[in-house]
Amino acid sequence: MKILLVFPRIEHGQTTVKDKGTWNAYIFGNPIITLPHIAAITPSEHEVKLVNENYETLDFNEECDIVGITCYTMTAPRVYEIADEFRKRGKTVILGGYHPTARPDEAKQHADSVVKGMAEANWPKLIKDFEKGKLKPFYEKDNNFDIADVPPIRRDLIVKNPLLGAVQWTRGCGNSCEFCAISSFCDRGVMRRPIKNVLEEIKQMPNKLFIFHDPHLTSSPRYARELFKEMIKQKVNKSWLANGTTNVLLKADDEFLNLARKAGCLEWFIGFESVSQEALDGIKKTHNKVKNFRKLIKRLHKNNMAVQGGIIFGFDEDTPEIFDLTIEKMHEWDIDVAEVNILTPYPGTPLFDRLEKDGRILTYDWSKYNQIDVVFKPKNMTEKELWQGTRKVAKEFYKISNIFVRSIKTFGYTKKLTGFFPAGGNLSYRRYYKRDFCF
Ligand code: B12
Repeated sequence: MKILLVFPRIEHGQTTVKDKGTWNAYIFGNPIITLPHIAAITPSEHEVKLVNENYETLDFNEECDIVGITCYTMTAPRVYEIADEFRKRGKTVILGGYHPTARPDEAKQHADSVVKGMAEANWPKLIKDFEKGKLKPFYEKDNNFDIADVPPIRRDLIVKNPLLGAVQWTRGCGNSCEFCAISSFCDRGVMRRPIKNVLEEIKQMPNKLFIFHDPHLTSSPRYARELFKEMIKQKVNKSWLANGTTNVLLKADDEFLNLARKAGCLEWFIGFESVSQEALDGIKKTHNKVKNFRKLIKRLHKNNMAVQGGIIFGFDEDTPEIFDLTIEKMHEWDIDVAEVNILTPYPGTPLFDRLEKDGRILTYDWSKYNQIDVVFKPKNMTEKELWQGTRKVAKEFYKISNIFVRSIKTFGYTKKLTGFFPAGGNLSYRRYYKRDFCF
């Protein structure tokens, strides 16, 4: 049987479909591991082809028995278009991922079957059911699998990301921040692959620079320490970026940070989210303490690691003053790179449910759920103020003169040639925000 797996067009972000065929897609393109992962858990007697619309053109007449499409909220409209086209041609379409899990009935209107939650237990069952002509309309969440059995992803299917690789060690998150889609989607707590499996995969990866596609690497400092030690012992010799949480990284002793650095950590992505403690408490990200942010960033710099900060605007506690205050703090904290987002209530999150209940959802056009458009009614400002304020922060932070000064500093902190990556990240973000915020 031939299975076609599709990753749809991305319209917003550092690399998008507009970058197809350009240097930006190859250098900053984040390798998508979802489909190479599903290919790896597909029983080996079946042939799998993968098409990423951001790199190649999708042929709706492709010979295949099943089409599997992965779907985020932002990509749902395009996913539904693709699904409809294939179904018109008599193909069986399966949808999976975050959005179909949160809105299964909506997804089902465009698919023969919808897989909820993680694919490991359901995907092989679904293929068997299809062969027997007994495909079910829905496959309910099935967490009954051992993450230790998850095989390495089909890296041979990722052909367009020569610079940047990716791997996943853990899934799930123990925190329950109101806006985040992870805890509701992956409701089995934190799952951790055995260190030896992950190390094997890292060593086999052709890339010298890679990203951990984990919700964060700090869910257990004890295991993280073990991973770092093994990476050093086995002389992995690669540089990497990972998400980390403020509380764990702040509490970590110098040995932990030193091990992370020696194991190859170049940059931590940290969701600071806000300079307002009231806002952080409001969205239940109480482990973030604004008063500690500067100290944490200093510590990471001292240990030669760069910091990418995630900032979100639009919390109920945010007033129009938040924007200037944030710019001031971002400079004062000395973060190396920043992702500046407008709060987006993803279906399936407690935030979406609350705003919907209060009649504050402004649109169900999922393509606008991109963290650049305002899709809900903010509490203490207008939609226009929220959009313009966020734009102002992105524009100011990514002024060429600011990028120049920051990049020199970043090289100083990381003391490594790969320090060009956070510096290049600045240029890539500038390009993204210039395009999406029109400045
Ligand atoms: C790494 C990552 C990224 C990377 C790479 C993304 C990528 N496209 O691969 C980057 C930084 C680029 C990124 C960007 C964005 N991301 Co992101 N990202 C993640 C992260 C941390 C891991 C994703 C991953 O690789 N998982 C590993 C694979 C194996 O798991 P998976 O994709 O979930 O797939 C499993 C199931 O979902 C299911 N499944 C998925 N697809 C299919 C298809 C079929 C047919 C079947 C049967 C099953 C199935 O089976 C898989 C195996 O169990 C997740 C959070 C998380 N931990 O999952 C957020 C997450 C997926 N991202 C999210 C968002 C919103 C975004 C952005 C829109 C944000 C933005 N505006 O910048 C952009 C999207 C644009 C883009 N370029 O992709 C949200 C999605 C929420 C939603 N409802 O849509 C998440 C959940 C984060 C969050 N906290 O809310 N992201």
